[in-house]
Amino acid sequence: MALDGITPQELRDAVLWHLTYTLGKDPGHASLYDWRMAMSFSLRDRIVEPWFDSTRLTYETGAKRVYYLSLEFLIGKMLNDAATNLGLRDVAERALEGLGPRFDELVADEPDAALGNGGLGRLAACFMESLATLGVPAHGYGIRYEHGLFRQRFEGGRQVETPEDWLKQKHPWEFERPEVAYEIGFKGSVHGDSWSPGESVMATAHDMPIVGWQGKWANTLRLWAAESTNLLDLDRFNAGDYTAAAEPEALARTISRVLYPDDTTYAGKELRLKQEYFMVSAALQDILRRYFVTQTDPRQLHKHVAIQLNDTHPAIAGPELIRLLMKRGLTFEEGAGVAERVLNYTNHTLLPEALERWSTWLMGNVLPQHMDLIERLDDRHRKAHPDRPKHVGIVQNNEVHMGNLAFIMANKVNGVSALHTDLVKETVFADLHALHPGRIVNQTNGVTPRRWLKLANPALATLITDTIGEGWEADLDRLQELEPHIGDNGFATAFGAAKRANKVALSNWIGETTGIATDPDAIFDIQIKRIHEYKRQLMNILQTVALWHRIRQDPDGDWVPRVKIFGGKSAPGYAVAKEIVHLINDVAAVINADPQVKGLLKVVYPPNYNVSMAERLIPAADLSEQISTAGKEASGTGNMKFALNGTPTIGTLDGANVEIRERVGAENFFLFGMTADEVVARRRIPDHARLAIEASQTLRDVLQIVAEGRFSPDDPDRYHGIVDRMWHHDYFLVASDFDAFDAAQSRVDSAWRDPAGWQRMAALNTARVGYFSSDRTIRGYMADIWDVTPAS
Ligand code: Z15
Repeated sequence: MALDGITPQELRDAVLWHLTYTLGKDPGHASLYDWRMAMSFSLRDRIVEPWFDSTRLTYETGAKRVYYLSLEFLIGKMLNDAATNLGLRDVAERALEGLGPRFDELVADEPDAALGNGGLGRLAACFMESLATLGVPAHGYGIRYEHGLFRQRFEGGRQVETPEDWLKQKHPWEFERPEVAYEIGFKGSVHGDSWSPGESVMATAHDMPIVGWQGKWANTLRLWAAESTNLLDLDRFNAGDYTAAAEPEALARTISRVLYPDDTTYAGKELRLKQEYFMVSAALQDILRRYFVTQTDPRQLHKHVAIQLNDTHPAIAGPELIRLLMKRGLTFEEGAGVAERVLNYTNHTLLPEALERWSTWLMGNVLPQHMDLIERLDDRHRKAHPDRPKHVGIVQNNEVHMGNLAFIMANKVNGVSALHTDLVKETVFADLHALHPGRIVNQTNGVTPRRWLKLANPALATLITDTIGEGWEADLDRLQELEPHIGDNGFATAFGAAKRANKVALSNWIGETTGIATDPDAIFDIQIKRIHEYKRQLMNILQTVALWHRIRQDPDGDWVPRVKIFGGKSAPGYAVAKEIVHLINDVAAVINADPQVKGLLKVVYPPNYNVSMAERLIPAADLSEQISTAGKEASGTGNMKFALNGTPTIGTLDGANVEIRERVGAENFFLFGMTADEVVARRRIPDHARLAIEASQTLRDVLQIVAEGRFSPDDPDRYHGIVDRMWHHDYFLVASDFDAFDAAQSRVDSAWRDPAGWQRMAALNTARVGYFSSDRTIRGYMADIWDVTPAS
């Protein structure tokens, strides 16, 4: 079912057709929005056929299906992605010639689908794309949040959040399926094995086709919207209270109203538990409905279905699947047996604040039957392991531990990098690992090279194709074939020109959006990710202050020019992260306005970092900041995107950095800092921060400058809290790693002074990181976890 070609003229006709008949617009009066819709519908039409073919083939072959359950899918824009995978980007550009807006203007007009916070949500989006590329029969299930991740603005350097509104305009990539709807109950009472919910809502399906590379296969991302079971309260309506009559509808809709904006921190709110159950119940009802179209025996489910739980967020799937199977006639024991052969759980973090725990009171109130089932599961597990230490129960101290529930219900449990998986075995799940050896496996994360290289970096992608030929996009190990060419003059010149062009484009964009002038010949040093203490943006900005201080002491010195770029959102309720945001902005304002610096150092923090901004920044980066406290970043995926785009890393031995360094070679990676083991040992030393600060003249100077209020002259005490915490509560060891980081930055400067050597290092990064394609990751899940083979 290879994709039929389409000429620019044919696509142009399709666009004009949609403009006229779908949008009802005369081309002479069409807005940018109209053109974008018409183009999106025209490309979407090209996906429908492979989409149907994929479904038909899956039914015909009876292939095992994969279901990816996630509370987050951080998709970003879809138009350019669809055009890229259909191989129609050039055709689309030409189709529009002379008509009105250019294709890139249409692309820019599309709002990001920001149905996720950060790495976990973006990973789900990369996995959906790779599943389609590999032709795996798969569905993603999630929530169609009316409002995705909030938009970030800065006011006086402080983060201000405003609601995101991606559905204000029609989203052309979704198909509403009013006929696919399930009832979801909450609360109420339980009598024996039967539950009478006290409330209920409807989950209605909205499908997005996800097309793989070259348009050969397309899967469905099915997102659920919450609606009321009854649109109006008829009693109140008939009594004449029309406003109050609409209340049930509004209340029901709150369930899919907004994405919780916390990344790796769990909020413990009732509404969040309802969201989790809402998505899971709708997904499982849908999965079973599809299963029983062709099958009759629920005990054979594992032969036809593999379900992946993205973190513990959908972990209520264990009890819910048992409940649904019991309704189909299975005993509790049979249901549990089926569930634990079908479900798998990915752990994405060891941070204690991220591990979901629901009070038994809340769980018993919102999901009374599930609370019963959880207790029975706990009992069952205890009886199966009479020698089992007490503290690995699902319920402990009147709390339901969702990690333990997910583990106990899973066929396989996986970590997301080699180091992280080792730590999962040694720490949070050490006891359960001892009881279930072999259940924990590693699947190192990956990223899709279609979006993160082909789409985001056309200059480099073209050079790669010119050098090694076509096909690397779906066979990323082939990037190794670049290596023999790296020394060639032609290649080196072109590689340098591509990076340089990307930097000029970024510099122009920074100028337009922030008013800050940046030198494209400076090192573009970039840290983009959620703001978190463990990710240590604080260390980066303090080291920036150190550099500024040095330049001022020797303004005529031979300094290597740097542009420090930050991007990322703080959770709205995360006070310390918000202070760090404010500090970065305050430092930027002072440094950028300092005439003594003579433009040698600039600090840029464009607001509202998102997937689209990442696509703009990563191809233009010279240095990738991956500086988390060792043992805290489960994997990281930004690290992979930078390396793929020819950007060396400055980083710690944390998460997937370890594997990136092994592959690119130690000489092409700026390593610094304590190892995970050293971190644990260091924390045991009382006053470790004070000792580190006292040992470092640089850090003492920097902290002094910050404490004096040099970056907050209007409010000199503003950063006393930050400085005080550095001395006394430096849990993430910024002080202890500071000098090592600063020294590694000096090594970066020295390496930069040798342009040919630097470029070789950058190119070797691209050539050696083919392993980090999410295609490789998905193949790992297929072989080690799901037991599936592609249908095509
Ligand atoms: C999140 O983005 C990640 C872990 C979580 O537990 C939550 Cl709630 C959100 C991230 C990890 O921090 C990051 O290291 C990893 O690369 C990513 O998930 C994908 O596995």
